Amino acid sequence: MQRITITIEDELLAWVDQVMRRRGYPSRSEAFRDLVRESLGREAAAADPERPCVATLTYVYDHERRDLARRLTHVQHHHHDLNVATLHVHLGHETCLEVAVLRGPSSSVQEAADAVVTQRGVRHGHLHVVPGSDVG
Ligand code: NI
Repeated sequence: MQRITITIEDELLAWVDQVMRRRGYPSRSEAFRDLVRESLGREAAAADPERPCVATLTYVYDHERRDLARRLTHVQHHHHDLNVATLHVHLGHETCLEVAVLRGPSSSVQEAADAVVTQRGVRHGHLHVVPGSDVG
């Protein structure tokens, strides 16, 4: 661990403090470390497409929508080598939530995620990537 000193605008620091309190971080340092990790994780994936990662892909869709459930299954099977597990929750009469755990090279994981979230009728698609150094 190293100690660094940074200069930051009052307004930006107030924003960080607000996030820190809302999320329940025990200290500014812990909040800053997480914010930096979050940002660098995205950069690492972009800089090195072959870098291994594990990721969760979350999305919502209506299973009654014509052909969508079949299209999503097709996309998932196409990327079966990356798919570790999928959790399916029936949120309502038509609405489903799925969380897919993906593992593989960053670019392939991003590609698989894009193939799902760009399907017509898929909403709130979000990929959370944990970069290689933390994958084990
Ligand atoms: Ni369902």
